[in-house]
Amino acid sequence: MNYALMILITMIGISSSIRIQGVAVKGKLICGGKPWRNAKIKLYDIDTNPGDPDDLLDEKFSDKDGEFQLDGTTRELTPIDPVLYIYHDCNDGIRPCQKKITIVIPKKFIHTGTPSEWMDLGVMNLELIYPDQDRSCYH
Ligand SMILES: [Ca+2]
Ligand SMILES: [Ca+2]
Repeated sequence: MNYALMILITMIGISSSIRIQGVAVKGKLICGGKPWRNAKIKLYDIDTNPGDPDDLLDEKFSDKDGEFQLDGTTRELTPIDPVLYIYHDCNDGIRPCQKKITIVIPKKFIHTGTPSEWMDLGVMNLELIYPDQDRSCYH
């Protein structure tokens, strides 16, 4: 068989097994009983293979009502590992950098291009210290 044709067939085989996958996440942030606006929120697919950077699926800020909706996709052979990061200054005073909350999105919410089900985080009170909480200056 023609060498170029062989490569082409192999490439088609690989690309058809790389599935488009995504997640859709929404929620509302409050702090001191008020909507918390302008928190930066990022949705990532965590890649654990060396040299494979995490894929940013979506990036938004909470709106004037503290609400956010993030939705994005990537292509991956195996099921993606979606994670949401929320960076905020609720009760952080003038301290430099932001509090960082990490939320692992359950795999059952992975969709194949269009959101079938939104992962609804409900109302999150940023005054709480979340189990997976950190600080971040670069995000
Ligand atoms: Ca990935
Ligand atoms: Ca701060």
